[in-house]
Amino acid sequence: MKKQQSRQERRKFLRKAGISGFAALLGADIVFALPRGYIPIALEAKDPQSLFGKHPDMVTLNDQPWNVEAQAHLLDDKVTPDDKMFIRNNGLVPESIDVENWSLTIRGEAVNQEKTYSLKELKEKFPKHTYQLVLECGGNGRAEYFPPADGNQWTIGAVSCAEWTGIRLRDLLNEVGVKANAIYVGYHAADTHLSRDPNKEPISRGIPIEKAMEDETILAFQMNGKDIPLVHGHPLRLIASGFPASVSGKWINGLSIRDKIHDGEKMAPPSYSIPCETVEPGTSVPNEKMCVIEKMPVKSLITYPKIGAMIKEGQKLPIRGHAWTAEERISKTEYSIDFGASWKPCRTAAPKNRFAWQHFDAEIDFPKKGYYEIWVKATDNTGAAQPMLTPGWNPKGYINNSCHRIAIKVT
Ligand SMILES: Nc1nc2c(c(=O)[nH]1)N[C@H]1C(S)=C(S)[C@@H](COP(=O)(O)O)O[C@H]1N2
Ligand SMILES: [Mo]
Repeated sequence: MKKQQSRQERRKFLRKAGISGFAALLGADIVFALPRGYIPIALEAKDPQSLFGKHPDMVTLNDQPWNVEAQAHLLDDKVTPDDKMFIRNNGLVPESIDVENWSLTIRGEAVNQEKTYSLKELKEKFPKHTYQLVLECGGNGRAEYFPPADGNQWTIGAVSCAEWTGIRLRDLLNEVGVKANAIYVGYHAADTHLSRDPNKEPISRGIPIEKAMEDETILAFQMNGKDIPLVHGHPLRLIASGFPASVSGKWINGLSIRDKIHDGEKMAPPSYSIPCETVEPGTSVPNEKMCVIEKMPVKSLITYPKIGAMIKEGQKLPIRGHAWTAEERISKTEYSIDFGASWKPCRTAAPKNRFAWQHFDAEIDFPKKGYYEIWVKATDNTGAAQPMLTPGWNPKGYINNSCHRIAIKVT
């Protein structure tokens, strides 16, 4: 009881401290005086609920670094609130964020001249845009692959669709001026490598210049109408939806405009890459035969009811969820209660904007009592649809977009 109370207190404290994060909790001078091996009391909390204000049902897969996923029923909101948003860190969350002096430096061999903007300048100089944007980890669904792949065993919860506000990367790049040979934009961020070596970046990925120039590719400073939560990239984050979320760098302080594919940490195969030609499960594939993942595949998630629901015979069951694609839009969603033998249409809502997930719903009549699985399948405007079984095995277990299914009972 006492422990619970103090946890609650701590949570309140953290919430109050909010975006200023650890530094505010600890006091800047304590951070600098911190001897190696000593753990500040406030960081003792070993759960993402107390540390980051996450929902009690969020599942921790790893705490060094933090990797925390949602469950399907937690993602029922139309726009994902921060307490239900998955966390995927490759390194350590920055301990101190100095918003006042935060800056973004644009450099690289394909930029006209190196230029630095303060966060304030970025906010004032360029028009602001707000979009609902899906972020899905490339490894979402990895747990289903056999033979299994190393890494976090994400099930279905490494996806979110929050509302992000920021400036278009295109507007910034146009002002800075990029050379005709610019083909890639890499990001640099303020998180710390797990080894704590200041010369190593935990992750520094990027996007092709065409992706950087899209309307919806933004440098965001707000999420769901407020400052971005610390763990999700405060005070500045790149969002390039439709690609694996690893390209959406958090805590951004630098961009490299490259005349070749960016070569930052976790950019080259085997990271976020799949065999260029499909292989049989269990094959070891040399890096030269791996291709970096760009567009994520079409996918959907049933967010209501929660798996294991029971209803009475004769009762209709409403179902709902979301579907998303890296293409223009979802064109249809369907459900099956006979393991894919037959499909019936769901209603599919229009997207708020490109790369926002689209909500679907249906009312299901069951023919008789018993155990059922409900499967949902989405199809996008290119005609691409979800497979019913785990698709294309790949050594690192990426881009599993098989149909989500839930079990229910009619009694
Ligand atoms: N700086 C930085 N940006 C990052 C990461 C990281 O570890 N450091 N992880 C990436 C990965 S792999 C994913 S899936 C998303 C996760 O975003 P979220 O934690 O806000 O949900 O952030 C991406 N951006
Ligand atoms: Mo990821």
